[in-house]
Amino acid sequence: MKVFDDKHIKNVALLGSHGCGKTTLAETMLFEAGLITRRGRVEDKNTVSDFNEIEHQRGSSVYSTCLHTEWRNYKINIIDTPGLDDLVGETIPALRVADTCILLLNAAHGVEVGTDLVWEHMQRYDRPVIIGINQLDHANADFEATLAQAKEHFGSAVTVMQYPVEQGESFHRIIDLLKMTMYVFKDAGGKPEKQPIPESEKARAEALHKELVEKAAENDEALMEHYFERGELDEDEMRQGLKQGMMQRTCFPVFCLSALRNMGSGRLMGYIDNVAPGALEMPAEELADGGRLACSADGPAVLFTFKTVSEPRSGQITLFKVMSGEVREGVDLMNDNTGSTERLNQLFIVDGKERRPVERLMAGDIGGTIKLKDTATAHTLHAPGARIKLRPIAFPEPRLRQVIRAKDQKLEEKLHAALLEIQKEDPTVTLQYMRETGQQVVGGQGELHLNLLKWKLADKYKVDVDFSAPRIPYRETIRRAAEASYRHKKQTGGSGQFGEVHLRIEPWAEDMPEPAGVSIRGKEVMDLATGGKLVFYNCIVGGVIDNKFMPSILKGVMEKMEKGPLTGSPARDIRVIVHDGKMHPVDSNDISFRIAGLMAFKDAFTQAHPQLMEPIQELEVRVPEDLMGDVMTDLQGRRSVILGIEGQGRHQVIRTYTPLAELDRYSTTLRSLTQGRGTYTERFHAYQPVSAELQNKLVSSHKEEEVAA
Ligand SMILES: Nc1nc2c(ncn2[C@@H]2O[C@H](COP(=O)(O)OP(=O)(O)OP(=O)(O)O)[C@@H](O)[C@H]2O)c(=O)[nH]1
Ligand SMILES: [Mg+2]
Repeated sequence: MKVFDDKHIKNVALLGSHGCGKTTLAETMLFEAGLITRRGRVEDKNTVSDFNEIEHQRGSSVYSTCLHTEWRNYKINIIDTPGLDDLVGETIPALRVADTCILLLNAAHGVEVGTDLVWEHMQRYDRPVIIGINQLDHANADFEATLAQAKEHFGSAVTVMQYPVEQGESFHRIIDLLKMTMYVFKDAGGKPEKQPIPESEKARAEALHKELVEKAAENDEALMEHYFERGELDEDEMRQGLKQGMMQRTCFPVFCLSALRNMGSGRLMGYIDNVAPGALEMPAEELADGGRLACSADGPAVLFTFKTVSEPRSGQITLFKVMSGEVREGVDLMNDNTGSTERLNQLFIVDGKERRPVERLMAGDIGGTIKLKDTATAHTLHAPGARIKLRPIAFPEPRLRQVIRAKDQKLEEKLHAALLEIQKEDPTVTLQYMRETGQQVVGGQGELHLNLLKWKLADKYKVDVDFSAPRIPYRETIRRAAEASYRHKKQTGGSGQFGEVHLRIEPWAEDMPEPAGVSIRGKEVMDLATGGKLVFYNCIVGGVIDNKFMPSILKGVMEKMEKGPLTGSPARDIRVIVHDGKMHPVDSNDISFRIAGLMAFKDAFTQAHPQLMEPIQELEVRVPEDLMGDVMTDLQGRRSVILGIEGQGRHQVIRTYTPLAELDRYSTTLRSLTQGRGTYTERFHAYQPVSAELQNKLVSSHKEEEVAA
């Protein structure tokens, strides 16, 4: 396998909405370069990318796939990403290691919801962008409308490099405004014939060429001077100016394509070679400690892992980008995230499922290795002795959480191990063990994402699972003080039990005065694991209860607080004043006073106007202006308090306080209310009392559950 030097490597990510043609374009780029002799089709399940079973089943990409093509004397690494927003965990790492993003638009649909969503992620990575208007052969193709939408959504940096002479079924000619020539394709596509621009197109082509020259000139003073002097720039000067414009993200060149009919990919690859910036030209990468690492062949060997695949047969496959220096097969590197030493047992490049061995990889290149023992996605590996760690990848918070259970309980452990494996591959799968409900909760980007997780668990790990809504972590507290006492007595032969506790409980509040009318012998203030406070007072006088039994009483109280009397949810923010009791010289012991404390607390709690508290989330719901009405109505139907509405470009951001109990599968509803264009973030805000009506409902359903259990 040929080794390319760092000056002849370009890394591009194919991005865009679902079905715009990314996988087809990748296939065509390999075919046009002669790396494959037969062009596969997504429908025929025989493309280089989309090689996984589930992708064949779904007829679209589920994973990001690495491939490479070689055009003239450049190596172009391609990362084909999935367009579905749920699979953003595959797209983000690609954005992180690509030098240039190719955003594909479907000329028949224009800028789609998926395009806008991926564009928002692209904005965070500040990468140079090429826009490809694909499917120009489609019966509904509309280049002008698509271009206008691109300018509206992505701004004035959108720059026309080419336009189609016709579109739809008859599409076969492209006017190139840099080369000022017309490409004429045969029906089978492939290498076009170059022809002069016909008279009928001259005026339009020259006007657009002029715009392009000005766009190229505006990024460089020297070029601007040349332009003012000569009123023109030559091709090399234009390339120079366009490259600068791409680096400064003031120029997003637009190319014409029909990936399916193999028209336009050669010119696109030529432009990537000659103009798109390579890894060496990109700004130095940010390190975790705020330092910078420039991509150069002379630097220390540094790899950044961006994809991990757990293969039951061959073990873990790790894909990485060489961020600096070069690596050879068999070298030992240090994982800066885990401190472990890792040996690159094998070194290869990948083309879909194919692995092609290479002896070494240079700075800027992308490759893979297997069986690293302690390395996951977004880890930095470097030459021993160096201390370099690249900034981690920021993956989005989960948008949908569900309790996951193995259908066969015996497989729970296997399920957990499988989930940890899957998390290595896909960091957007989150796992959380809810201690108080004993539930394992998985988080994902949406219904599709969790269904794919279910499929993976069944197919790859042979574990069938069920999903269900997570229990709402309610809390219990009291609204007024109450007194209670309890005598626990068991003296039926053998070692007896006896303990009597008299206590008062009160709602606890920050900075409240010490309890009146009692003499405080001891006080404990506890921050409860499930939140809130418990303040426990020993106000026993006259030694009626020996101090050694105080911890027992406290244990009993805490036991009852863990599973509160209303719905079995943790209680919080209560102070307990033990002020009287009785003990028996022989039969009093730890268990007696634990039970007495527990029962006295329980009795007092039920008299203290107990209050169920529910978690309230703070939401930021971002929706297109035209769909705000429906979203507002839906939010109000979820007991939301609207805090404010703020315009943000073509979107409105609604801020609310909404009970968590009203948010199960909200991401799914929001997507359907907004045709996928609405997004939201949520974070815990506070606990608030539920209404009496809701409290009664929850208490009685808890009682029913208890009876049924
Ligand atoms: N007419 C026409 N159809 C195309 C073109 N490119 C792709 N298609 C078709 O569009 C459909 C989707 O193509 P893909 O390549 O799978 O699209 P994608 O962007 O990879 O989709 P995701 O993987 O879901 O993100 C397939 O049926 C292709 O055959 C094109 O240039 N013209
Ligand atoms: Mg695809």
